[in-house]
Amino acid sequence: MRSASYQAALEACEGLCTAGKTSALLLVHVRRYRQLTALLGFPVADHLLDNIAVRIRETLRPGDIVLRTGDSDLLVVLPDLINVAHGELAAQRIAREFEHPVAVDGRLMTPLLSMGLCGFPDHGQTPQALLRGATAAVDQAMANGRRLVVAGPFNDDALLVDELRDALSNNELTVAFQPLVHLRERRIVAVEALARWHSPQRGPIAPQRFVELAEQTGLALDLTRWSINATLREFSQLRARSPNLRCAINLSPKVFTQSGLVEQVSAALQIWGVPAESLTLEVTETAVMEDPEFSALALKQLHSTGVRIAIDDFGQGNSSFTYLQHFPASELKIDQIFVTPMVRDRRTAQLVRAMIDLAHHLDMVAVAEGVEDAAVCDALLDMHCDAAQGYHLGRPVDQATFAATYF
Ligand code: G
Ligand code: MN
Repeated sequence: MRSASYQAALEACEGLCTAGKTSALLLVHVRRYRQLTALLGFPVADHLLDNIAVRIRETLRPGDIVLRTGDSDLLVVLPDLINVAHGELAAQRIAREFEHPVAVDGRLMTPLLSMGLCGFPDHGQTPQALLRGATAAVDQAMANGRRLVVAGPFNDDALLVDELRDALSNNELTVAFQPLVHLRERRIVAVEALARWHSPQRGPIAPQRFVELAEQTGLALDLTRWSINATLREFSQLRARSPNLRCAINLSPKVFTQSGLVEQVSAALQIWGVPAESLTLEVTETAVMEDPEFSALALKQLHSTGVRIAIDDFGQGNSSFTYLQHFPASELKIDQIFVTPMVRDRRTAQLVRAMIDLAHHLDMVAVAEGVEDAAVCDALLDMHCDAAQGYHLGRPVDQATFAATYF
């Protein structure tokens, strides 16, 4: 059987996306196919794929189509399903079928399959979108060694990436500032800068979504560069009104170890006339613990320029206390998952207390994130927490609103 082109694959999908109908595409990938080809030679591997195609064909309904779309991939077109779950049943039937070996040129082989399923109308609206969805699903199945991954709900991240790139170069993103309040003195000591994106076409995009997207696609550096510059530009205006105010910027785990960051931060500080001591760079605990030794080095380099370092979202990752001792961090930001519910749960409150004490024993300032009511504020003050941040103390707002509200 010859491999079908993308065009042939699309033709096989004709009529698949008809309103009122349900259908699905299943991409079947034969794992370790290259290895098999290297071990057994191309003709044997090629026969294996043909035999797999025939076996799959035999497990399906007469109207279903099986095509070879690449060296190690098969495309299965499943038209007229009752619902997408029936497509999953077909995939499971195929998986069971290959629990038994296939005979190829006199030898028995058990191929390992990874499959990605994408359904119409649930996961995509056109044959092209279904092919993309099935490809993304099979990639995920391969990466995680799974037999079957079903595409998520209609997801157009692949398009959003390019919009984000444009938005960054057109300066379409904005910075919001959230106050950080000294608990005993009840005054704002710092602001945390948070990126916001209001797309003209789509409306507001959740920060978690575009930050994650940037990190997955190599846009993290561009986002960071934008964020450092835009933040310091706007922060310099706040600082003109309140010279002792400090500012925190979140560093993506993908960039804080990159060479050139130190120079970038220093240059931006100089351009906007902000002293290094006024800037805190936040790095998540999970990010630093991924490679603690290297992180310690990168953080030391950043710290040597005079900026402060904060360990963000503390409590979510698993820190080793040995390493924590070596990070030149001056602030520990306790994750909101502990802080927000702390007055409703005694054990959670004790965890927060322990984290505050840990920060102090390591000569760090303890900051609680996600303070949503006065009761939490009081409890934190009781535990000698230094500073806090959260909707109860102030929501993230743009620079002009911040100045109008707090100065
Ligand atoms: O990971 P980091 O701590 O930087 O995340 C900050 C995020 O938490 C921001 O998106 C901000 O809007 C959000 N946030 C800030 N204060 C609160 C709060 O009191 N409650 C909740 N649920 N979210 C908050
Ligand atoms: Mn943060």
